[in-house]
Amino acid sequence: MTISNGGSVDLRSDTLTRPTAAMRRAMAEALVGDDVYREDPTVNALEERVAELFGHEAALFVPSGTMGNQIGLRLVCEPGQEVLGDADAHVLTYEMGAAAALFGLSSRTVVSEGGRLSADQLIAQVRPHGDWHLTATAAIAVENTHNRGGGLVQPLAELERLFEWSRTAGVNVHLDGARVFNASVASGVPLSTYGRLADTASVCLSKGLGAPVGSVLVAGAERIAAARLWRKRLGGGMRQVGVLAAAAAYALGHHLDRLAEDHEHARLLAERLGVDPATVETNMVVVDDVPAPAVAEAARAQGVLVGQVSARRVRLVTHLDVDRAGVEHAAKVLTQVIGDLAGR
Ligand code: TLP
Repeated sequence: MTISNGGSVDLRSDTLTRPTAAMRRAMAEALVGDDVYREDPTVNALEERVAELFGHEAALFVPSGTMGNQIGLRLVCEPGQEVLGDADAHVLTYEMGAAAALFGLSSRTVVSEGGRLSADQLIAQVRPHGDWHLTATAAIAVENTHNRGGGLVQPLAELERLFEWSRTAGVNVHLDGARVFNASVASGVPLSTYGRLADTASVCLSKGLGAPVGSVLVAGAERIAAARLWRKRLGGGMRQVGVLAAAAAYALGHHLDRLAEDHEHARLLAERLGVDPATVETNMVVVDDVPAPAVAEAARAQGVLVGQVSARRVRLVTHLDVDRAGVEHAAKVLTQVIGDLAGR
């Protein structure tokens, strides 16, 4: 059984993966230069590769998904304009009000069914430009897979309909693609398709793909030139960062197809825990109606770490550092812990 952090099976998040030995070798051997001067060949190569994968002109390596998202939003939204998104969207829920705090962007939300995108629901809420009362909707943020939606893959037809509509409406679409690689592996929809359905997209190498750090923002060349300035302003101009880009490139080259294994592990966990398998589309399992803090504490005592989303919900995320034996062990511990707590 592969053990992750501190000898436990750590299902709190796929952000917890540690670089493998082979990834560390790639990092050690990376050619580097000062990336603020754009002289780091490993970063330049990574940016070109990710831009191409998503069918965009250019890309920018950034330290985190949060920075990728927030710069992405700033590129498509001016201060005083609004971003429209799902009420559970990571960009509006977990990024500490960054769009407002840093950029003066307003936001508005729709409550969707478990994070599932409905183009019509969003379109109905868009407010026009040029009205002297209204806050103009400049951008719509979509998330694929959807984190608080338990890793659900957004329906392609809805993404297509929204993007098509946005072309005539003068509204931009930003994709929070922290786990778009999981979406693509699960749905078979190419990354380039997801890419072409967004004006700006932030994709993470440090989630399921297993790089220790790093996300990439993709967009048109002009927008990425502006993004480079924003990144520097925010203190995200990194120097010999090819050591991290090498990990990201390694992850892309070696850990993409294996995401299917994480998805299978998530289904297995769900099955063992009596969670409806239809709710498991990628690498997350949401267990509802359990006393989350007590479950987390009792499971931790037996070496299984789970995420607490709310008082009655825990989240299990499968990833590179949890193998089949780890999943089996976690299923056994959690079945017992949840059963014991229910019996009390
Ligand atoms: N999500 C983290 C926590 O912030 C909740 C996790 O453990 O799932 N977009 C999405 C959809 C995300 O899930 C995350 C991370 C981010 C953006 C932010 O990425 P980082 O942590 O690199 O800033």
